[in-house]
Amino acid sequence: MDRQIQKTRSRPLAVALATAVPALLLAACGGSSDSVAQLAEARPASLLSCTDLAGKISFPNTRITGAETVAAGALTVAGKPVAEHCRVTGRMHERVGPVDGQSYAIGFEMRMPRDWNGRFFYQANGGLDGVVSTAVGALGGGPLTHALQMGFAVLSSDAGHAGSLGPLFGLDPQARLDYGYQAVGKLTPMARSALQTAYGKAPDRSYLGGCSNGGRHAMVAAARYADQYDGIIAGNPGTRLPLAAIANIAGAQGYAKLATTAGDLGTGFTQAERRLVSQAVLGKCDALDGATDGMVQAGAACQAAFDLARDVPTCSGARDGTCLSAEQKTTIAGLFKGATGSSGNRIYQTFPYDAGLDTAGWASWKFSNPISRDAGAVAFIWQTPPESAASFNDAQFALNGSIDSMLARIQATNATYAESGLSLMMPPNYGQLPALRGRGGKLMVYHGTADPIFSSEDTVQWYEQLRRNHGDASDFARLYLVPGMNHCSGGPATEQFDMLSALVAWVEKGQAPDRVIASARGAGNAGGVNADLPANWSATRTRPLCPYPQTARYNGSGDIESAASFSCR
Ligand SMILES: [Ca+2]
Repeated sequence: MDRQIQKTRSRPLAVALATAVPALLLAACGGSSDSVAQLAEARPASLLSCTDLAGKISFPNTRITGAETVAAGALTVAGKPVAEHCRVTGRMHERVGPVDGQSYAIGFEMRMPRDWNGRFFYQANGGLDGVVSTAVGALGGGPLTHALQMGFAVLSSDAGHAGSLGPLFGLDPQARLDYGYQAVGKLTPMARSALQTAYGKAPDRSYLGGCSNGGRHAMVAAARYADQYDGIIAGNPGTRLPLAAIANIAGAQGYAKLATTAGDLGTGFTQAERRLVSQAVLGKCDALDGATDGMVQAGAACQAAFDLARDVPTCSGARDGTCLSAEQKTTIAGLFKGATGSSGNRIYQTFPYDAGLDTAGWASWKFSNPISRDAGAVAFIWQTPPESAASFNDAQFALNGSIDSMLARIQATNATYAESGLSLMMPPNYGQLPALRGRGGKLMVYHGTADPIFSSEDTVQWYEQLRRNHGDASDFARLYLVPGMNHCSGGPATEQFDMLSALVAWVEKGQAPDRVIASARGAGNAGGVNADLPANWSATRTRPLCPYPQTARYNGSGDIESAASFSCR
């Protein structure tokens, strides 16, 4: 049974009754109690059939469009063949949008292993969704395995719209809601029913995970759908995604003023200048964790130690990559401190100074995406009313649009768009997860500290809120900062790790993940090479990822390339 629950430890009934009331009072006051439930381990099963599932799976508002056997080895991960499985495709809630006349549906595929581990994995996809990515359940960084390979049944969906619409799907109010949270709510019971048909039993345990917007889906699911999920992984979550997008647009307006070539934002803060800042951060912060190794593990101490105005040379003449102009320092420091609206109100969050500023990924998020991605999303998916599609110009909107107006309109509603863009994207009851904790569910969150679009400090602030609401939240939710990692992967970082195995052990065996080992993806890595890896690191460097507020610290002796030489403190 899915809802099978065992207590972590059995106690005499009288003792349990005697402590029940104080425990409830403690919980109400935000203190922790010892009553976290232990969920039972999933049990394996075998697929009963495949191609005939197209006619057998029956669920309201659902049309199954295909079921085919995928032979062993047709997919590979890190050079290893994925075992035989069944691919089922379908569409839910097919309809025509009343506003724009476009066809909408929640498209999905499920991949069901012949030899099933009894677990369901909802693969939360990134970006604007709109694509049914292959349902393998990919994990963080360049993967060596994934959920499908591990024996999970995996679902992937387009979250309710076709990618060909771009951000214009936001003109349809229901498509906004499906993208925000309702697609997960509609797909999950359908998937459970389909697995019941395919295996003769529903999944024993259910998991959901993703990165970026997928991390946001995960944060939302932890708040809205905790009754249906036992374990959730949120990677680099865009927990307050519309605010992050508007802050990024405000950043673009700042970089545009610094640009030496009009329209080329990257000339406002060049690669050489970003490398200069990265090196200055390392100079101030690298050794704070006990190891001068090109990594800043002591992130909070680093933010206190580093001062852009003081620690980077100021140009006395023309900018040449060895200094920053006074204007650059003011603007860039202001953006790291958190972009603001016209009254000085901070739009989103601070960003930490980090050694990962000089990567191509960082530049792409800061200088290209405000125009190519954030502008359209703010204009059409979150603003009420949306912009006029006929006259919209993304560069004009990003570089000359009113930040104040954007902030107001993502919080507005009208008769057509009854829920605001900010509301439909964010988890409700921010920083509170009583249902997840109450049922024995677990949440693992990770965030790269060089993420240029969703700040790791926003996730830290969320976690601090969770700790205020749930006492020491580490009995059900843990946050792992990944030093140097860019947005979901890349950067000068050890960013290859398997958090799903750790999560399963925590959910089903009560083994709390006190550290997760992460590896560099250097030359020869089977999951793909990380082009941002510094040349003087071992290609196989490992580090522990530590549960916040702990950080990794060098033990003072031992191989500097090995996680074994570091402790979480
Ligand atoms: Ca270091």
